[in-house]
Amino acid sequence: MEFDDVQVAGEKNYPKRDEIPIQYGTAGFRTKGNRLEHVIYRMGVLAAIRSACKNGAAIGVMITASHNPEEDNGVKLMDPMGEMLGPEWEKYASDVANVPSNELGSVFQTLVKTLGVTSLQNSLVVFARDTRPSSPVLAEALEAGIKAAGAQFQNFGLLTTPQLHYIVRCINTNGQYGKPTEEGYFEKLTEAFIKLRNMRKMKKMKTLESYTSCLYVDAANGIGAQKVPILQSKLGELLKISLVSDGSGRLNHECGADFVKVQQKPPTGVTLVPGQRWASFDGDVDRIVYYFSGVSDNQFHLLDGDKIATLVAGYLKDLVLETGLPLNLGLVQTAYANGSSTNYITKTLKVPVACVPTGVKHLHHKAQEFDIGVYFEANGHGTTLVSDSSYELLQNATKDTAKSDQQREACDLLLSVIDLINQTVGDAISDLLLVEMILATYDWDVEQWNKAYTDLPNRQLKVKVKDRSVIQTTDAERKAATPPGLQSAIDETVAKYVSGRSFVRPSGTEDVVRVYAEADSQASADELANEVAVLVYRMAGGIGEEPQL
Ligand code: NG1
Ligand code: ZN
Repeated sequence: MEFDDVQVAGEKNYPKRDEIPIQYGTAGFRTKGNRLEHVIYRMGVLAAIRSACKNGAAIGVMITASHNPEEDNGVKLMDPMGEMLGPEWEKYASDVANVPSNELGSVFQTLVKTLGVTSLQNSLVVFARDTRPSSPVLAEALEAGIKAAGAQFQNFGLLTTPQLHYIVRCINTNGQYGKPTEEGYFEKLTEAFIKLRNMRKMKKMKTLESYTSCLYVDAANGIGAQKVPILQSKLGELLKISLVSDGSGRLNHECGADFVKVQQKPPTGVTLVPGQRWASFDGDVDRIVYYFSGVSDNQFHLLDGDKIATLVAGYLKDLVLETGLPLNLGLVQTAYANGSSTNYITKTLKVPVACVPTGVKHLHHKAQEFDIGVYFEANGHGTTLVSDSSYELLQNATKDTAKSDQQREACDLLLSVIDLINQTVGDAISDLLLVEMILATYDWDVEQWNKAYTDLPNRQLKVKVKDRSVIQTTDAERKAATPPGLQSAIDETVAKYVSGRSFVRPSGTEDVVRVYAEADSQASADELANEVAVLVYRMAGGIGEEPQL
């Protein structure tokens, strides 16, 4: 196999634009959209090689930069079961992205030789893009790369990230997971939702004077704005959705899940009527957070990934008990999980909790260790995984006459809940339906859901430093191993605060160090975050103005 054509086309049409190195990070490559053409062209070729290594299974490529500003873009690869690219390939991706254009052919040549790949003709790459202005041009670059490699492809146009993950899995399971189309995706989720709403224990949502059964969704001016109307058309009266940030404004600008979570306030321009139920997606619809303004206190209350995780885990725990099956349920979080949530899960729900480093790949991997593994990042990215053997056990149990009617019904119910969940990756649409179904089952409004536990006040800050790799972490990112002295300085500071906790880590998607702090009051959490930000600035080579205490 020769890669001369790949190199020639790459040099001519997608030359390397600059010498700034780029790394395949937490969520693939992410940077300014105008720096990515050559990277994405190369990823087309790499995805074809990955497909060949997986015996021609479809590999997904998504062009998106998620919650980042509109001018950014990114690309990430998906493995055959719709999961993130195997970590061992992240290095190949980074190597390929950074070689000079005139060495591209030989780098690919060496790679296929090492991997024992002899042909790319039967490789299949499927791809989609979000709504960013730079996405169409980048999708063309990707297609050119796939064509130059001589592989087959299917362009799915505009999709949410989780839709493409779902489609990849459907293709590679010959439709067992569902139909490999957008239509198939909506059909699977909405049929499960409708079935669940019609099954036992479903009561009508209460109609408090101040409460409305309409859900307000902020689509971050992203691809979600185009997909929510499709969802609505399938659900009819069962769930009324009212859309804001519907694509008429700037993507992720003062709206969307990240803005709401980090700023702890509604999207700019939105006035919350007390009791209304609100949700925000991020730009590519793999994150969701809920929020509302309290009827009695008129305060903003956030129901973030932790609150969603506890709602889901509590519901699943009860359902598993009803099945009478020995399925072990666990929950996976990161260091950003609010301390109160971890407390509630272990002490009240009595569900085991694991803490892993930031990044979906870590959470996903850990969740696979349970029969049923719920994972959520506090920012609203999460899903639930069910092992194949548990799924089979449930299917068999529905036909097992030795089981009681109630147990068989619970198994059937749980199977439908599993159909409602996009198991490939966190999916705001699937999570939304799951939350809505659980609230309807419990006959709860958002205030009742929120009462499970009270978040410890918290604050996230960013510090710019010369080289963020000087900070290395350990203990699932909860401790800084370097630079020397930083952790003990953080420990001393934290000790001054009641219920204080703080940690720092270099971001995998932005050139900053992130600081997280929580404490018993908002003023203390803010102060602690500031103090720690100053420590980072002083001890890890801060640039620009020192954070103000
Ligand atoms: P970084 O930039 O590494 O903190 C952010 C999120 C992650 C994950 C990735 C991918 C926080 C604190 N971090 O990563 O959880 O979602 O983006 O999008 O929310
Ligand atoms: Zn996203």
